[in-house]
Amino acid sequence: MIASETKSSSYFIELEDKYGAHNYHPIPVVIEKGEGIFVWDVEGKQYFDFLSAYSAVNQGHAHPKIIEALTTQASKIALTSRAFHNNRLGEYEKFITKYFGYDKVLPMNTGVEGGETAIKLARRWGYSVKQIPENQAKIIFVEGNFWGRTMAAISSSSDPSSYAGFGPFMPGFSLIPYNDITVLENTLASDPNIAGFMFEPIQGEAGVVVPDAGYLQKVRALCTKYNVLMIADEVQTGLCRTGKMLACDHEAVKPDILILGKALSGGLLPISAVLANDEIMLTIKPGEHGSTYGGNPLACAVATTALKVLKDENLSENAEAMGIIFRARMTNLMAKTSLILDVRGKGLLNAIVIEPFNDHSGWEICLMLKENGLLAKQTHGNIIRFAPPLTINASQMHEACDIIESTLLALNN
Ligand code: IF1
Repeated sequence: MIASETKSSSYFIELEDKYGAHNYHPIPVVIEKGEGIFVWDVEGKQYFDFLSAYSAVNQGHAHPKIIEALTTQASKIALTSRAFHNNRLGEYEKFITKYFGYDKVLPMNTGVEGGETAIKLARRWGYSVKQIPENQAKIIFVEGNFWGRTMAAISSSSDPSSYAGFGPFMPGFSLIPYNDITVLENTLASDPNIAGFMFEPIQGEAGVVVPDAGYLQKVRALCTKYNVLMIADEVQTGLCRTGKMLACDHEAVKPDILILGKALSGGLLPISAVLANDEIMLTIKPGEHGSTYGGNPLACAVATTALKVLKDENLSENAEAMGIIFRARMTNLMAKTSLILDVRGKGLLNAIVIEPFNDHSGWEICLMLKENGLLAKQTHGNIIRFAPPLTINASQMHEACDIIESTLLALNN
């Protein structure tokens, strides 16, 4: 290809700046190709992908079996709408409900649609089953939550960068501290109109905040005691990311409503799912909820294969083992540099907390990591999340940790 035909990263970045909304501030890298745990930019430089599109690419980029499922189904039919039946939806619904142990699934597209669906189900169950007076249903959320960008999602947020300037907000939501069982019990005991408690088993955007051991079991017991639906947002923590199929599995806890997204498609297209038993799921009647693409044949084919790959390739076990290597390497590094204040996470959902008053922000460190061949992204300024595809092997993990170590130690001097 002659030079004039090759377009540089700056060419693509400038186009986005000129013609695209400025609702992101990306790391200045232009990715053209991905395979497994690696991505390549338009200049042909290879990087370790240590974000996995925020845990949407757990199975690795361009997984051949998932790609095959996509192309085979796309060449038959991709979309029928739910105005008609199709020959993929029923078998997918049976597969995923048996896979996670629920009576039914409500298929949607994005993670936030899954959250919205869960809230509608909880409110409807509150009115139909718990007999909460009409329009009085409450949903309890936790500080630091992140489940998307819709008006309901930001109405439940404690982060001004999510909600400021977008009011007025959805009523019926309130916030309590994360990882505080006493406040949760007092809250649930104080109000008979609470329909649900929605939370992440490990908080992703908040900076990979892992609750105390036993928190999930205590949440489960309190939700049962006070007849409140336990709603687990496993959009980011689910699908083997934390070293178990679901983060709730670390404490053998079964939520009443389970929300999945991201890696449900192996990163090929937006697919989400809400799972619940009949008492909850059947409170929504025909015509009361849905979406154009929800449950489309293409998504059913892709999600079925994406779920099979998780088990066939033992990705939760690998995430557990590789995560142990990562946290050990970062803990050793913490002893060598004052830059790192904390290392935390489970499986391959991990983060390091950078000393906030040093000369280098999380952003700057991510830029240096990019220069050294590893892509990651900071959250809340000084927390860097590291979440590679779950297919990473030990030698690749050590090589990636070598990059992180050399980058941070170079800042020491
Ligand atoms: C962005 C954050 C992560 C999620 C959980 C639901 C959703 C998400 C736990 C909604 C989405 C994405 C959104 C994406 C970046 C990413 C993110 F930084 F925004 F907060 F992962 F931490 N529940 N998270 O993490 O799913 O509707 O996006 O499919 O907004 O840029 P979605």
